[in-house]
Amino acid sequence: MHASHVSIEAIETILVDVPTIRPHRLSVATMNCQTLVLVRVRCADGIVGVGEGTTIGGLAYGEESPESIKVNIDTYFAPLLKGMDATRPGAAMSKLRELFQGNRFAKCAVETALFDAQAQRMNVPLSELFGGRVRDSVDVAWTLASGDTKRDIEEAEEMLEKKRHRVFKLKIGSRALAADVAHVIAIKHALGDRCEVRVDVNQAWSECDTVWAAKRLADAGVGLIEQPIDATNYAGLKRLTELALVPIMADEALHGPADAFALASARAANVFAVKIAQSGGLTGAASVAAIARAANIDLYGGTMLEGAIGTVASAQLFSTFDELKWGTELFGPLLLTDEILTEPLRYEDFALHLPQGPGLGVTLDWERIGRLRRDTKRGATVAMN
Ligand code: MUC
Ligand code: MG
Repeated sequence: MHASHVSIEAIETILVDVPTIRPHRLSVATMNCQTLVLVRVRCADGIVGVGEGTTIGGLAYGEESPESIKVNIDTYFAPLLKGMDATRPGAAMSKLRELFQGNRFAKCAVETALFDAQAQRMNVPLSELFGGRVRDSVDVAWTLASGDTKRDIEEAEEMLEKKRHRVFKLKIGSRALAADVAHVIAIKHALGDRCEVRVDVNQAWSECDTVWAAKRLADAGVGLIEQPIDATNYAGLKRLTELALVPIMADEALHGPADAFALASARAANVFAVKIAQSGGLTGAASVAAIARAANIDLYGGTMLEGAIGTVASAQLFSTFDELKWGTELFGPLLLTDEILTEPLRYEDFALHLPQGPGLGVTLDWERIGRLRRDTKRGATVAMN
């Protein structure tokens, strides 16, 4: 044990159910509520780090559910981490990765909490542990996914008016192909050059569908097609990228650095959606970004529709990327009805402005969380173990 060893004393996981401001329709699920998996790591020096391991639509989007994230951290990660050195997050995560397969979202939540604690200990923003900031704010796109064309147009107009977003990602893939394309063209036509329109198909199309649609979307001025086909179909993604009708972004195909390397080697995308959860944490996401940069693939800061903690953790990392051509979609907290921070994240002038304080730079509102957490909804209180 080295001289400055600070023991990890306790790890707590909490499921927090927060309604969405409207139904959020993806091809894989319709969300009316988001479940945040919050993690608190308490260290012997009194510092508490927090992290988040949130996914989309239960088990509809990824291989982990909020419940599996919680139970696997509680059952496997927490006993291993207790007593380990909190001042060495890299060593703790390396052990965790060596002993436990998969569970990227759970690993992300724990790694975020360990880095938050360590950055607080060093009295620097978390971004400083990843090389320091290149920017103090990141552009933020908004997802139009009400399921209704007219409502989506109204929503976009409102966002433009408020100067909150000027890039719109349309969730498609659940209607018939021609209806989806008509929906996108109608929105782009209504909004014109005042904004940029992109689409996310969440794997719902075949390669032929995509070629048919991409021609029409290119003519309409759509800027990007995200994960149109099955995540495992790298050869198809490569052919669509080579077709060069509309730039192709890999999202679900990217499960961390090994996938990033395979996709980059195959030149199977123009853009990578970098996500801390999909990458197994901030370190994995930094590697994904480095691989993309080395292969001249552009970067986009993706989200799993996390709440404030996962969102600010992502922003801390994305602020260090030397290039972030396609901006980010770090709007998760804005999709939720309830604020869980004592001071909300600052969204202004089409961007999320990073906090300046140490660690993640935010403070959770535990009173509010107490009312939303699943295990106390019936009035019980649960103390930190
Ligand atoms: C995804 O597939 O990109 C991001 C924004 C949104 O609405 O859904 C997510 C997931
Ligand atoms: Mg996507």
